[in-house]
Amino acid sequence: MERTDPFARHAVRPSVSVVVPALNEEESVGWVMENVPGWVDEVVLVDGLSVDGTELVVADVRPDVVVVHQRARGKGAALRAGFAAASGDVVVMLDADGSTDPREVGVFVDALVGGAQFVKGSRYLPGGGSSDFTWLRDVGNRGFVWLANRLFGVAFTDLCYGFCAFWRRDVGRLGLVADGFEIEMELVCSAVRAGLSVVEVPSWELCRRSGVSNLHAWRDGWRVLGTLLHQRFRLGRRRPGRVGESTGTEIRLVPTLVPAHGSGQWLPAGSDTRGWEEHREAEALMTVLVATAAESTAPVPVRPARAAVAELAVSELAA
Ligand SMILES: Nc1nc2c(ncn2[C@@H]2O[C@H](COP(=O)(O)OP(=O)(O)OP(=O)(O)O)[C@@H](O)[C@H]2O)c(=O)[nH]1
Ligand SMILES: [Mg+2]
Repeated sequence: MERTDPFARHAVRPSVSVVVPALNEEESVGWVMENVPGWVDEVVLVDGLSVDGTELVVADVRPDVVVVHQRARGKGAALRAGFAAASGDVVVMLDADGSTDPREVGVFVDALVGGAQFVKGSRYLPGGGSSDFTWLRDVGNRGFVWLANRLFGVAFTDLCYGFCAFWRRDVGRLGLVADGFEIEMELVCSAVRAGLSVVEVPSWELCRRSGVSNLHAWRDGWRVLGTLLHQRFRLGRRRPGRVGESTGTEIRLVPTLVPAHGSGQWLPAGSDTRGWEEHREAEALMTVLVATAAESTAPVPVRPARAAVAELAVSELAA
């Protein structure tokens, strides 16, 4: 497995951000963080309002973690917020439950540095596999692969696998809008439609290390199918480079001061309903990015600190 710095032989070293969506994964995310290669420049944790110590576990291993508190629900909304917050040249997606192996990150980055524009893991290539497939997921996934290959004229071996990497400069071209697990299908279809060169690398999916899945095979399967059909037929014939021109992606990231990790007054994002006035009494503060849907009229539950208020559109951040 790749454990060395894939940039060692390159004069100009692109920076790498790892984006980790997490919802109550304190039992698993520590292992994930400990196995993120040391040469990764940035870890962005998108915490879906966990009520456990997920954030603390990550901060313990990576004190420099960029924390995003995700007010909208779903893995897709989490990833979109994470992509907006990331600052690296390269973005790699990693699950917090340990099912995507952080020790494989180098293989993905290597493929990008070698010329690919979008890299996706495949559990069906030689060297890849899964310890986590149920028969339903396996059959369903094979069906999606068959259909997508015919609809898009491609020859993928796998889909619906959340281990992907790409250059951050291309995020805007993908025009991502998915909120749920269908983001994985949307990412790949959008990359194809945008004319990016998509490369598969072998990957071995592990079982989640603890806790329960947030995925519901039937419900999420329908959403995936809807996304696939929408991606293929929305604009009729494929027009490379046109996708994402009018992105509906509107997630705001609001820098917000909250009690710092280790301050004794820290609370998990999902159980902290205090307002800024109460936070101001905290002995130590830190900044998190609160992600909300731009169209949402609901107030951000934790009021942003006055000095730090800045509302940043995804498009600005991705620029
Ligand atoms: N921030 C955030 N993360 C989420 C949300 N839903 C799922 N996740 C995370 O997304 C990753 C993948 O979700 P899982 O529930 O493991 O789904 P899965 O990998 O298809 O299912 P398993 O087979 O159980 O691993 C995990 O790290 C979850 O914690 C959400 O609404 N918000
Ligand atoms: Mg998982």
